[in-house]
Amino acid sequence: MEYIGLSQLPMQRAKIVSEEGGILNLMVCGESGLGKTTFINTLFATTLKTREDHPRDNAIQKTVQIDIVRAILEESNFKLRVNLIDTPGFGDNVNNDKAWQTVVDYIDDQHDSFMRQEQQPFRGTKFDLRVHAVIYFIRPTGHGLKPIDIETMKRLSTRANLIPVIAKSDTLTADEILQFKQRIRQVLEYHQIRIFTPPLDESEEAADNEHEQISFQHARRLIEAMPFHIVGSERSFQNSAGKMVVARKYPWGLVEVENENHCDFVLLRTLLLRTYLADLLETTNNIHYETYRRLRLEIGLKDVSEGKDEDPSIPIKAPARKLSHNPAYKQEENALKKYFTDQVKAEEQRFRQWEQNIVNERSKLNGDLEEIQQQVKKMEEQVKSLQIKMR
Ligand SMILES: Nc1nc2c(ncn2[C@@H]2O[C@H](COP(=O)(O)OP(=O)(O)O)[C@@H](O)[C@H]2O)c(=O)[nH]1
Ligand SMILES: [Mg+2]
Repeated sequence: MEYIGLSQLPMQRAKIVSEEGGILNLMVCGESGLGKTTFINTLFATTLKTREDHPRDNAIQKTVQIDIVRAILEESNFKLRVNLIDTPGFGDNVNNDKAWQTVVDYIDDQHDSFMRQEQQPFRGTKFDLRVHAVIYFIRPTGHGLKPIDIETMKRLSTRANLIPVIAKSDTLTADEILQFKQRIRQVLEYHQIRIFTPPLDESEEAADNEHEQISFQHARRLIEAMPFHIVGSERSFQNSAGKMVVARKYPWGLVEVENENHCDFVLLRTLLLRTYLADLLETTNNIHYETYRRLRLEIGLKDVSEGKDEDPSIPIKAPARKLSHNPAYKQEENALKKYFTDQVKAEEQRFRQWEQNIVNERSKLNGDLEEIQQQVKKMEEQVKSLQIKMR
């Protein structure tokens, strides 16, 4: 187990170490089957030992709804709560037209919920579920990005810190990875999709201070490696040095998750949990949340009508309708749904009973009617026979 060094964050600028510690909300996103759920589990296995929530089954199941797994990362006196937001993959739905909608709505909703909390007279403790980074999984095709990737990333990049990664990079050769990275960077640039990049402070490069130079080198190294190529695994094997490592096993050997010669997993983890944690939190609050707030207020004033949200950068108005994406409301919603279903069932039952009663009543009346008709017949016959007698 590698020491993450949270307590010694070298580039920590924001004040994130409060009494309760910090909160980091990380979301994974992308097509189905690219290893998003596996990545979360890999991060647990390599880093996040204490898990608050339900332990996941080892067998991977299809992620069908937004699922939040909570963990606490503790080192020395520093405590970081990590919420990992697993999302359903694209391609699971028949209609992939707006595959991004669920994740985009989720991000908007968290901003909205935070905004509402800020508007309360007492805003002591706020639930901060704002998404600090979205890790976007790209299929390791080696040639390009799909339209759905571009459309989704456009929308994500204006709302949160976007970190694209090449998924399952063990399926590509080293050369293919280099070319693919180059290609992806070009496409992102062409579409003006902004991804999260460590700030490069030129003054640090020239600084005499060794610490600053190191941090500059580190930032440059991360930027050059982007988009990170990653490998996920939930299993450990013994490597050639006799050490147990998280890896994927092939007939020709191991692909080690935490080996920097094999993939960028460690770079990504370092960025997220150590060197740029503060930047992720800061930019979320100062840029993405602010943008959301401003647009919401502006749109609110202009009272834009529904359906004009074609501009991908503009958050959709009136998010109250989507409370169901907020897990906090999920339980309540389920209870309401159950109540409603029960009511409908009871009502249906009542209706059936009523219907049955009517049927019974009708057959009884029919029976009565028959009886009366028989009586009429009988009387008619009596009348007839009387008339005959009278003659
Ligand atoms: N080759 C390879 N397979 C992976 C990797 N990560 C996950 N997988 C496999 O891909 C399949 C789908 O993984 P899953 O995490 O469910 O994908 P999700 O739909 O994105 O959540 C599983 O069989 C995983 O074992 C990886 O880095 N490399
Ligand atoms: Mg999944």
